[in-house]
Amino acid sequence: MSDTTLLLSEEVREALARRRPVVALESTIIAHGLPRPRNLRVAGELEALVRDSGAVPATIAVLGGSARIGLDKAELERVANDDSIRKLGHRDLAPAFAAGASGATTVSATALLAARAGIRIFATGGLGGVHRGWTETQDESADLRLLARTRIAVVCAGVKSILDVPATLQRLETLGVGVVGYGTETFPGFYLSSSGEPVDWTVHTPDEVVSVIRAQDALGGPEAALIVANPVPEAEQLDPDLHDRVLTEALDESRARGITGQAVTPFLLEYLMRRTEGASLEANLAAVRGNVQLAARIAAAM
Ligand code: PSU
Ligand code: MN
Repeated sequence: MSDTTLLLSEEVREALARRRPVVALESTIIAHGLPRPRNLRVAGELEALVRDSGAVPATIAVLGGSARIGLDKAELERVANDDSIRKLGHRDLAPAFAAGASGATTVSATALLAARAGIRIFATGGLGGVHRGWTETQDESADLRLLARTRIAVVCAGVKSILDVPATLQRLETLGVGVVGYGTETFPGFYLSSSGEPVDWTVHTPDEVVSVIRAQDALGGPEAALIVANPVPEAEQLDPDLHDRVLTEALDESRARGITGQAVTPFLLEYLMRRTEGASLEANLAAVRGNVQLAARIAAAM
């Protein structure tokens, strides 16, 4: 990728050159996952949390046809408030560059750009994955296959609970993407502390995560990501009964309205937020905050 399509902010470039800890952050959650005006505040908050935990934040987006690694205040504001900001998965990057378009990057696009920039640690809320009803729609997030080919560590609260979690875990196994639970023996459930599914490996400290990353590098082999699955604290999770009830409604509504493609995930997240009177939003934010802090500690431990 030429320098004109991958632009690092001064701060991120310097941090990488001096081997200081850097954490990549995605922008789709800001542009399409959170309501205005809270989204802009959250974007700033997440960057501050990374700094307070001793690392440099690199929020990633595409602006005017260039990939931007590290955004200033005005650029963050544009991602949060501009109606023309698209949602870009990794396959959308080339057309967006060519068209001079602007967009927020999903996990797949963010992971690709972060890895190209030399960033090893990435924090988000919940990954995309296999949607319920996959046998009919074949809807599987591009996040999974991209992570199977990209050497990055993603700290997340599992995969979004709107998905078919067991099927997603199965796909991650097939694709050879490593999964470790952080302080947990069950895979987190995004809004919920546990999805009820087991994880095969558990780590307890940032240093242990770094050991896995180093072993991955020493081993070589297929380039694949490491998923560090970090649960939202139980005290901050969404009430599981409320979650199950509203999610059933959301899935019915999405089907009835014929929502497809990129619109599915934002629709379901927004529906849950409305029908839980904001409780799902608080759980989502608690999860992201925890992930961002842990990612910064892992980056610092490296
Ligand atoms: N995590 C959140 N909120 C979000 C997302 C993740 O807490 O909005 C976004 C991520 O950018 C993820 C995307 O990559 O949802 C998945 O979308 P899709 O299912 O269309 O691939
Ligand atoms: Mn999809």
